[in-house]
Amino acid sequence: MLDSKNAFQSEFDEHIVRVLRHRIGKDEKAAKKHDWYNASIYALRDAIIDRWIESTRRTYDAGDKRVYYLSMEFLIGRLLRDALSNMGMTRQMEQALRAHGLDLAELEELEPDAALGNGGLGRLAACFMESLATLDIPAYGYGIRYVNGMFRQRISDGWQVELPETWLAHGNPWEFDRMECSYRIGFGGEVVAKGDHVTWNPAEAVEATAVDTPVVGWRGKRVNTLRLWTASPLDPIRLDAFNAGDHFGALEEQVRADSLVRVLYPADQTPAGQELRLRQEYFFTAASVQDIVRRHMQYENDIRTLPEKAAIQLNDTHPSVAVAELMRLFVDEHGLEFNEAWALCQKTVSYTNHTLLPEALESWPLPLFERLLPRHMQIIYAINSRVLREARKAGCDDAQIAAISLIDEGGERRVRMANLAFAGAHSINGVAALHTELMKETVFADLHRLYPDRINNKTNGVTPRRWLQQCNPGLTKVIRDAIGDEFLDDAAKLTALNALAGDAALGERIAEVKRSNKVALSDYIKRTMGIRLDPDALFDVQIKRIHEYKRQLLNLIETVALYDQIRSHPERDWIPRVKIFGGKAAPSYHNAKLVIKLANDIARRVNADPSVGGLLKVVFVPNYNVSLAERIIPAADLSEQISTAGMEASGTGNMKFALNGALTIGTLDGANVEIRDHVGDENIVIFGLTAEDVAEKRADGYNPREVIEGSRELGQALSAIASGVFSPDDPNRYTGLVGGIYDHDWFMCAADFDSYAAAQRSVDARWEDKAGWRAAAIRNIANVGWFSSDRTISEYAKDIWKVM
Ligand code: DL6
Repeated sequence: MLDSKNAFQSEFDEHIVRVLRHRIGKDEKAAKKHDWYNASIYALRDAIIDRWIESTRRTYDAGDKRVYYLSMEFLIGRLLRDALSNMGMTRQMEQALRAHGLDLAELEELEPDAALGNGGLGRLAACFMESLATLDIPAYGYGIRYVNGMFRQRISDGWQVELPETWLAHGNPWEFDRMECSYRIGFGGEVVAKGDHVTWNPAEAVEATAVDTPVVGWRGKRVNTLRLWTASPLDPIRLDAFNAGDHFGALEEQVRADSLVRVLYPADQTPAGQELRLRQEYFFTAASVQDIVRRHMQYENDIRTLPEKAAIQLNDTHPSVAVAELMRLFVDEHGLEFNEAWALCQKTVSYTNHTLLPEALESWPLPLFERLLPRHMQIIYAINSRVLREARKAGCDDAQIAAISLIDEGGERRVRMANLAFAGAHSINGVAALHTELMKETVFADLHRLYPDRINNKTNGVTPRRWLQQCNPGLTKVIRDAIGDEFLDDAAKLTALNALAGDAALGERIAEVKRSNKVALSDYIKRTMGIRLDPDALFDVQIKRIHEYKRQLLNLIETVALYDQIRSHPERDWIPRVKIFGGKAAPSYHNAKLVIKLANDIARRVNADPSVGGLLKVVFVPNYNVSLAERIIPAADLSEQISTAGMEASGTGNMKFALNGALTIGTLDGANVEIRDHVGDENIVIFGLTAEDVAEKRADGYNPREVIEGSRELGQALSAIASGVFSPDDPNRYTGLVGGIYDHDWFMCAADFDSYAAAQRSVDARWEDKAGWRAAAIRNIANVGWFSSDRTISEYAKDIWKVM
């Protein structure tokens, strides 16, 4: 046994060296760290490829149905640690590298974060891909291979500065170019009808070519494919123009194709930005749908059986145009009659909604849509007339018909992508119980009345491999010692920890792990930002996109109030706290960027004030991304999930923190509600208005000024911020931000302040009861196994895709 293990190891050692030589072109002497990093991935990849090919063959032989997950974003983060751990090859790799004096952890740090997403929806897609492979479900993820993707955030004098992310600068050893898999994607032009036959003659076209990345499931059971599209012009250069001296003009098509896959979220305040975004959406959706249909025809050769073999999940509305593209292929390319095509389309497609924010519900100016996609516009009109006739028949009045219509007729006419997705899908799901109920009552109320069987809930989840095992090996080890290994294959088994919640020795071990994670984070912050933190302080963390509804501002106002209190009452036993913030603001989101500046202004002032004596530290960690989350979450004591109730669809950070033993301070919003149900009221700190309260207040004419006048602490904190205490270089910097709270306070910061501050003081009291805190932390870990994305995916698989 030992011998075969040794033989296996030495075979792998030799393999890495061979790879270094033959694929990288260096020997051990000449190789730099980066060469070893590449060689390690190539060597690991070789093992993955065997499973990949085997998985594909198995699906092919069995004729299994496949899941196709279409998403504009896949926030996959680094892959090396994940793939090693899922393949069970971490030790082997460590040992092989050690023989050459190399440290795996150090090489892992060389891997750039793939910048292919911006927030929750993108990270969810990445967790889902991993769970699909883990559950042995044949699946493809389809998206865009962004060259620069999401911007890199630098903080300069406290302000966010956006820089291009160059994650592909050193190549990407995970990728496989599939030059043979390419599609011509058209835009514009005209539609010609000859008898019953319709032909779309696009005015321009680009080539979409597949680039594949393998996605390994836990224990390497299955390897699925993340297929990302890259764009190239049909002609790389117009030689006639080049020879005539127009060197730039000759490359125009190249630039146009390149711009399609450059950045995620091109700024869309300009018509050109809007057009680019719509082009991106159609580009990747059309390529994906054509690829799905091509594969189906290759295997089955009968377009009518598509729903039996393919389930297409639309991750938000960005790929909604899939409904029209699929209809176009059915009708124009495969000659199906419209009604039959429509039934097949609905059976194949399903759609996930991730937001109720009206400004995030996509719609496109109709003239733009019609110009770029004239055939799709015709199809959308045809779908709309069908849907509206059904609505009229069902007794809908004019207002309801207007809300159901795929075309928004109020003001500038626009194509509503959510209504298109709703109409063309058999399942529309929300991402947490509360969110799903609100979908039925608000944005989709009329569509839901017309099609009452479509909306269903699938509460989000996160992969426990990345978000417990890999990011927190210390905690994983303690749990294994306490309850055995079953939870590694089924996170729900973590509930076995409940029986040990009062076990002082276990509490002690978990606290030791937490402390060492806090030391590691403190070292990182010292190294990168020069701020020294006390690892025994309470680490209070809010990391997520910066958005007014997520209320980083409420946290900052409370930080200022706490700062005031510590200075006014130095005689009290204050709990030392470190307030950690991180997150990116959309480049054109003025108030969000101001919030980042405010966090940095407060940090500068508080951290330099000797009168708080280290009782309070404030840190804004730049360039929040997946890797940083993996560093910060295991070190958190308190997880801030404080959105205005009714506005956060689910949240997934809330799940990751709880899984790593942080207590949540939060509102009854999104999945917080279900987290409370699982961990129990006593193990979570809930405060503030409910979604119903918020709606009522808004309807009843809420007066924030009155609230502020009634709260001394809040009034003082707001006037300190507004009067320039934290911005002496520009005293009016925050006048507008604070003025918004006085004038309308749409996000209810004032309304929730007193309740939030009281909840924070109750956290202080809990923190002093060490045994109580530790028991609550254990109960959090024990009871959030349900929020594994394996559970979420198995619900999608059974209820929506019918593949389990
Ligand atoms: O469902 C994943 C994630 C939720 O957890 C968040 O609550 C929600 O804000 C987020 N939405 C997005 C972008 N929304 N749009 N469009 O990432 O989805």
